[in-house]
Amino acid sequence: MERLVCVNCGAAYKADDILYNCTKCGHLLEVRYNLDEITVSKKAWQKRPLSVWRYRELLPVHIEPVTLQEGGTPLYHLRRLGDEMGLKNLYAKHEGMNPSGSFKDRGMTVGVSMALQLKMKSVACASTGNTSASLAVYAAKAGIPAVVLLPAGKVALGKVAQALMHGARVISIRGNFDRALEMVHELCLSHGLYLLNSINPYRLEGQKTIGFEAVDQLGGVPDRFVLPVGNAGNISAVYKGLLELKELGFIGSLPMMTGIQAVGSSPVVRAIHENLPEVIPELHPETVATAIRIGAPVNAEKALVAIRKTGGCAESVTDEEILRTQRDLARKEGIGVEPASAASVAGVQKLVESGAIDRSERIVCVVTGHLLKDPDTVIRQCEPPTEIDADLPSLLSALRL
Ligand code: AN7
Repeated sequence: MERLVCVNCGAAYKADDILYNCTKCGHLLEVRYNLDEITVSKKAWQKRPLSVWRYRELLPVHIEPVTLQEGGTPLYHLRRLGDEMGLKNLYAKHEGMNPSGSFKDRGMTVGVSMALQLKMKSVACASTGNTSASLAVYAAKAGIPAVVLLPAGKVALGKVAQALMHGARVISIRGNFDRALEMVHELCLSHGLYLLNSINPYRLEGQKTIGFEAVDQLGGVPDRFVLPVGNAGNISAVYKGLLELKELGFIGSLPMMTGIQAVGSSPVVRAIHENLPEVIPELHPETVATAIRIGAPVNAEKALVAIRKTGGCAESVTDEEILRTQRDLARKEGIGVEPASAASVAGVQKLVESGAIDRSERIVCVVTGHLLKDPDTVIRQCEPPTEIDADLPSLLSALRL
């Protein structure tokens, strides 16, 4: 049976305690399994479909899960972009191919299942967009109400559309994501809603399966795993999962965990570069990649360990670099992602150029959300369609033929 354990003081709690922080020291919790008791072989896993639930022995859900067939996302070999950077082994795991169009679905299939397992009656989150879309989807599937808090005017159109259409109660606050998270956290503690931000240790359990799948798809451990970082939950989750695989003896090494942030919103990068013991929150984070417009990442404590323990690194990229890479992925690889997702690949390019990444490395970039999430930012970068009269000469003239 698993337990919740504080990552700072080691205090342990029962798996069915509704807790988001250690009650002794206030630090983050994580789920710990008795790995000795886990009786599953790599072979048994490989017989099952590639999905979050392939790995159910390493997940905390013991009821029939709330699932929409999340995970099993493609791992693409980036031949053209890789060639341009001098990398033969550059891959992108396209998490935009999940049911709601982002990696959050891996967390929510587990998180909303846990809400039912723990007999919670309603769920809530704050979000820069994707978490709210995913929560709305899985709450709909589970048949329970969801409340989502968004920073007003700073959430991409597709994500708001999803949260509304799937029936969440959507509240926009006149404040940023960090404030929305504080507010929803207080609401959940005072009114008994189940909080499904990444401070919830169970949600991150679902997200660790990105790493499991990538290892299965590659047939081995990549040298480096590169993720865009906002609240720093995903990079922490992937690290934790791979550490468990190593402890089980399923893999022999860990990838260098590498986090990429936007220049205007990069407290984790700063902490790594300046070797700080903890992040200094940014009060006014700003970037075109609104998904990662987060100044006070709640999982920073876990992420700094992940990066440091694996010899990884962190880098920031400008909005221009993010958008250029978004276009490159779309036009040279056929992979449509939202701006935050392009940050991982933009970061690789920067780290190759600076010499921090060796060109012989096998690298997996997680591209976290689909292009259609943020149509406004796409349209702004492109020439509008040419409108013509409905006759052939006009068509030929428009095509200059
Ligand atoms: C596309 O939806 O925080 O570092 O509230 O949507 O685990 O936070 C989204 C984050 C990367 C960063 N890429 O992941 C939210 C939210 C995309 C994202 C991240 C997010 P974390």
